[in-house]
Amino acid sequence: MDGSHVKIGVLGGDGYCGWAAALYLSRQGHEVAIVDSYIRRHWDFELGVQTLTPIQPLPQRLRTWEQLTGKKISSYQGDITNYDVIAGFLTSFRPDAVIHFAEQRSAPYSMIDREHAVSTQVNNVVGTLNLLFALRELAPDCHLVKLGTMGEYGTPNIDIEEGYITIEHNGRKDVLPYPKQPGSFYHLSKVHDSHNITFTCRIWGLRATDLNQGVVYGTMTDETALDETLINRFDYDEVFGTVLNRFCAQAALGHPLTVYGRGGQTRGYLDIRDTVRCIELACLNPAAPGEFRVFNQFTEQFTVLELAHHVQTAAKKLGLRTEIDHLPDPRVESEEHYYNAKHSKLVELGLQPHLLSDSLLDSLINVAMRYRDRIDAGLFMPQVNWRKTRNERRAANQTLESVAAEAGADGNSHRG
Ligand code: NAD
Ligand code: USQ
Repeated sequence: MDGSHVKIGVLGGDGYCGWAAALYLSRQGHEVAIVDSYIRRHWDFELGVQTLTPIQPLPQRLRTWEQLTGKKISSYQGDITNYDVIAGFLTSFRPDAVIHFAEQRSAPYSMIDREHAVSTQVNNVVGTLNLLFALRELAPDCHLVKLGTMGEYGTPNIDIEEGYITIEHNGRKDVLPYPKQPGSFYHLSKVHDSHNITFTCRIWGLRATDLNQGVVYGTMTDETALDETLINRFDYDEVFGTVLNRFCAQAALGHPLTVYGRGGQTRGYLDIRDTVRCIELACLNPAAPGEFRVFNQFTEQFTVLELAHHVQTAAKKLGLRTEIDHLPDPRVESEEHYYNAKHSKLVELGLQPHLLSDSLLDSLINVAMRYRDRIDAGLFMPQVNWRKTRNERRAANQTLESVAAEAGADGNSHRG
């Protein structure tokens, strides 16, 4: 392998970021193989939701890719919480880099109840631990590119650095991991992963890059746009749909945009086309043995309300009238706060960001309009609540219903 073309394993390559990345890397001439358990398709089924776009089964996607481009991407079906799956993959494919997308990635999913919190943390932490042990045993020089998240940092009242902060305390100074204040059991699982990875870089000399990614938007990349069979996910339901995708689906249907609370929640965002380029930049510029490197992977930051206004303006140009609703925030998060996160390391490596203002109409609202008939408006309103588990809410609803029934019975008797 020369330095510009590498062998890359994409764990979670049937998912949103993984599918776009696998195709992009394959097109750049890298040799790519996907590992996926398809559990995400099962989670959609469990929740009774489906992506706005009609995604095809992975074997069909890969056949079409090969027919159109002559490039082969191999695939392995398996769950990386099973050690033999990841060990078998590393032994047979022998990658130079492994990109790890294969996690449960929804904050609301992890907050449904105890079972969902536990399954999220087991899936994510155990999968990553297995991968670390397999790398140590079978591929110690392989570069781990791990998808972390900006939400690991929370929303502190100081600038957010890229992974590390210099602290002076009682006259002494050190560079230490940036403090973490995650906002869901999912975000916590990413923090646990980061600790396990940094520990294994330190004790075993593994090499890793943690990409603390912001919220990704968009569905089209040059590769997925080649044929409808290659189309990527566009999640808009309250559990897996991210905010901008949701607002665009809502605008396409003339549904009010569901801003949670005051809408001052600020996050970092990036176009899916920048996600795939960042991944390649990390692979082409690997961390050194023993190094645990952290890049903040986003291009612009917005408040939720700013996003709603952008969508409203863009929708208006298409003749769509869109209202903004402020719903009680189902999450526990600051609705107004300071936010200034550094994100220069990927730009220094050559990232040229796509800006939201350039892609919103093409990549988002137009896609939402094209598949408008598949939108289920019943998936717009938030059901998962950070303060109450699903069972507690059910019990509360039952109590309310019985109170109402009793009141009704009472009312009847009065009327009678
Ligand atoms: P996704 O749910 O679309 O894809 C994840 C894929 O991983 C799915 O195909 C799923 O089947 C697979 N998977 C999950 N657990 C697995 C396991 N144990 N073994 C094998 N396969 C497994 O998610 P996504 O949006 O593509 O996110 C990918 C990664 O990027 C996640 O780690 C997520 O935390 C991170 N991330 C995503 C975003 C975003 O906005 N989508 C933002 C920041 C970080
Ligand atoms: N929000 C609304 N209205 C909605 C949906 C969301 O106001 O209809 C708000 C949320 O309350 C939150 C913000 O929008 O303040 C972002 O929410 P989101 O659902 O778009 O994103 P989040 O839950 O943070 O998770 C997503 C991905 C996750 C990734 C994370 C990056 O699902 O995998 O890790 O973005 S970050 O936010 O930087 O941690």
